[in-house]
Amino acid sequence: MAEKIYWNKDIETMELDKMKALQSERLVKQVRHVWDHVPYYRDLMEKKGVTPDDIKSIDDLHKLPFISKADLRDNYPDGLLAVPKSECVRIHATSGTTGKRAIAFYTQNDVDIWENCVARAITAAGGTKDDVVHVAYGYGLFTGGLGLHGGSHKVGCLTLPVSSGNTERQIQFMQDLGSTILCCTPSYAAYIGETLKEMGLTPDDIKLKAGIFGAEPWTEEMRKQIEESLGIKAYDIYGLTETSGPGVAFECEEQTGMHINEDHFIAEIIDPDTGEVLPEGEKGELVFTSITKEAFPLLRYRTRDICILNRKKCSCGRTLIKMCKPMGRSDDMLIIKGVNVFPSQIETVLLKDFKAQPNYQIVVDRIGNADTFEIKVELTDDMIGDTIKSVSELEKKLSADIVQILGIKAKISLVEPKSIPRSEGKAVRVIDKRKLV
Ligand code: ADP
Ligand code: K
Ligand code: ZN
Repeated sequence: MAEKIYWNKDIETMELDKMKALQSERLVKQVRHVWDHVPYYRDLMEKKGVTPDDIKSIDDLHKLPFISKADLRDNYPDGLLAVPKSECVRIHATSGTTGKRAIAFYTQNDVDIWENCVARAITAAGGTKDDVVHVAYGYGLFTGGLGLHGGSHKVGCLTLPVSSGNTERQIQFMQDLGSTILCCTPSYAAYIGETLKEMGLTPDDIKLKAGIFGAEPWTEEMRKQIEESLGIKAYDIYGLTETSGPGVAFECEEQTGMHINEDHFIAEIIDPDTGEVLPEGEKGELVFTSITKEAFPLLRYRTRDICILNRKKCSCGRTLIKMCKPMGRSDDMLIIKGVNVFPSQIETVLLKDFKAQPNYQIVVDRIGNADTFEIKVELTDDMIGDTIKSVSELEKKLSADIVQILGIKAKISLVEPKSIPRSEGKAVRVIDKRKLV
């Protein structure tokens, strides 16, 4: 039997003209829907002097006002709901990484679309009905668990709703039930890999072949480590609660960015300061318009994720536009001693150049008027080897490389193995004590 390589071939390989026509048709309808049912949107549009009649195709998208997390907060919990509550069958909420939770509502149709988006991701990762999908994302209000769960059902995979935690038991289940695809956060995947080794097992003792990891930023170096420790191919998946959850975009076997399900979500990149739409290939803030959601349709939602889009031909045959790995949220960016620092820059140095494990933490504080900046990283044997011979030499070299990359000095603390807390969900990489005062 020929293996199915696309979940929805017509859409995933659609010609650009046809896709744009489909998006336009859906956008026009969606704008009318929010105008008619969400007074808050109508106000925003009126303030900008736009009415549904002004939106005739996706070329008019830029005329619409943006919506942001602040608008969601102001309308908490159901001020942006666009259907009667009796039409809704589910809610989810953000994990609240950056403040108060935002709530999203779903009709049955919204859930179906979401699960089909996830089914595309699972299929792109090689999943078929013969697979055993091990879902170790948290179940609950968080979209990770139920999102991957629903997609896995659609594909017809044997779905293991293990949820997160109890890592040794996870591995036991993998062995007993023959899990072939693991779904969790990348930091939890790294932890599972570490635990596998500690249990005296190797990737040959489990049947995993692929992993679908997302919900937090992770670097290419981290990908390599996870792939080695679990003996799998690791695929990225992206999404946010506000636009339904994971499955807004997914990676194919080329592993060079994630295809956006643009029949449901129109992506734009804007200059975060001016709001101006930037041309394809430029870096800026990712903005999504959900053109098929019924209950909670967001138009031009500012994700605060910093990203680049491209439409280069992909070897997988999909024509869906691709987004690069988000480089962290604009609000993950730390300003230390006046310099912009993304945690991912530090992760790259630690994992790539110093063979560290992804067990590190960045601690920032302010003493008097001066920022303090410390990088704690667990010391492992691998970090001291042929080129670096002692701990003090390692510290010096690491410190020098950080200055070179970031332009500022950090205190390097090489700490005992196991002293940095492991993550079963989204990892906490940064402790910014300046925010506590
Ligand atoms: P919260 O905003 O509270 O974290 P969500 O669980 O909805 O709530 O998280 C969505 C956010 O998670 C995205 O905006 C993005 O910053 C991050 N994210 C999701 N998937 C990925 C991914 N594959 N790579 C990097 N970041 C991701
Ligand atoms: K099955
Ligand atoms: Zn592709």
